[in-house]
Amino acid sequence: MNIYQERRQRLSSQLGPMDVAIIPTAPTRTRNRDSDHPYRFDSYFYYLTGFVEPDAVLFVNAAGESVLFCQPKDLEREIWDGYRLGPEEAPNALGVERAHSIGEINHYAPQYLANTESVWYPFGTHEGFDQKINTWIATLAQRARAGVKAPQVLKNACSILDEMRLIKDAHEIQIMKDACSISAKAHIRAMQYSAQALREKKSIAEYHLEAEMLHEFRRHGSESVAYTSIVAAGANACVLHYRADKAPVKEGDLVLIDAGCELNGYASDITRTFPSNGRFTGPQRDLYALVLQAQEASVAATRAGVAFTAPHDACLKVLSQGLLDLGLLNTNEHGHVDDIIEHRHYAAYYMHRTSHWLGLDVHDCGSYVQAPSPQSLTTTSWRQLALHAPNSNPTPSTNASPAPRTLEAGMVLTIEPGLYVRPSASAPEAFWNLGIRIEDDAWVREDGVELISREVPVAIDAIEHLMST
Ligand SMILES: [Mn+2]
Repeated sequence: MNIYQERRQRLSSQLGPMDVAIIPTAPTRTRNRDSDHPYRFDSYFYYLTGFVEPDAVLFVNAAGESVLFCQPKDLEREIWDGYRLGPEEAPNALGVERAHSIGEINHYAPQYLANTESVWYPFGTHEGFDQKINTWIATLAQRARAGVKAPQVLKNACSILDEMRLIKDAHEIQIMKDACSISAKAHIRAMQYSAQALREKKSIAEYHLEAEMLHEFRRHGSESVAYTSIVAAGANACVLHYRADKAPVKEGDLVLIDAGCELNGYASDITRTFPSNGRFTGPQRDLYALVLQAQEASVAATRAGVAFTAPHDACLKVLSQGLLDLGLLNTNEHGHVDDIIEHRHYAAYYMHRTSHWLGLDVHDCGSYVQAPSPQSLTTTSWRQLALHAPNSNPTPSTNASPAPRTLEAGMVLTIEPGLYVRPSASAPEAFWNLGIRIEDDAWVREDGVELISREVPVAIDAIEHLMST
């Protein structure tokens, strides 16, 4: 049994005895006129099939059987668009019990859904797909007089698949390590290129560094970036969702690069911040050392059995103390570390979370909070519901927020503290326009984490050393 068959069995075993799950892949998307965006399959579908062609839908029943609808063989289309597996070959190649042409799905789907109880599919992933399911069910409902039962319940397959995808198996970990290796090489290449170009008095821009990254990704077989690369020189590093643009990379700038490749569908996500010429200035060094110290504390706090928020909490303690020590916050105005955390004074310089799940998607699926116990579920009275008016800022809920998720071995999350200092009266001018983030990918183990992205260093000495060669 291949890994995809094994995953389909695990999905199947969580369905009710009369249930069916339907998982579509992603549609192709037009870029303009007759040019498409590069095709990217749906992550749930790929997780269950390893099949990368568009126009495909997977059915799984509670008996552990699978049916695939896929593009039919078509010599004319294959001359233009490339090889298609086709339904004749699919059972052999993918281990599905049966396969049909995607063009026949409206004919066969109602037959596979007849006399079933619940239909599971991923809610809200592909616009219009729920309409197709409704149509198949409506077709069946018309045959009620003939004694055919139509499914009565729609359930969200994400609730099963998100939990499965949250714990990475050995196959996934190996791919993610390989993706991180490639991304690490790319970061090193960009760092060395920057220092070398400035030594040679060349004019370079952010896009030159992006080009070095992309070259390295692609030459090692990565099919795509995992997300749009951020290459931000100088003050641009304080714009959190900046992209690589045209700004010059100047002598004395810090450069923040947040970029990772996708390999066999899996994301890597690495951020490094380095001096353009390979030598940190005093204030750059001070602020960088603080972010690095925060990251070390976060890493040390992360292992199976602790809350998902443990790395974030550890990070906030270190950053808050450091912001006091460096004069970015002050005790008279902001109090001590506990006050700074309670009142979120650090948010002037650190406005994002420390971690997110990583996997097939860069911000991978999976809940960040514990599932509520069934006993705690009660209907909220609409008389008491605190509504917020259109265009008003939602007021923070006064209800206790749900408990954070407990980390388990096999989860993969990022650990990415940062500090971003915009010019302001309250920040010492030496730190103005410095934006620093250090991001690594952490594989959770019983006794700690393994950082799978550390082939590119983070220590000040190590960065200066590699940029000097
Ligand atoms: Mn990230």
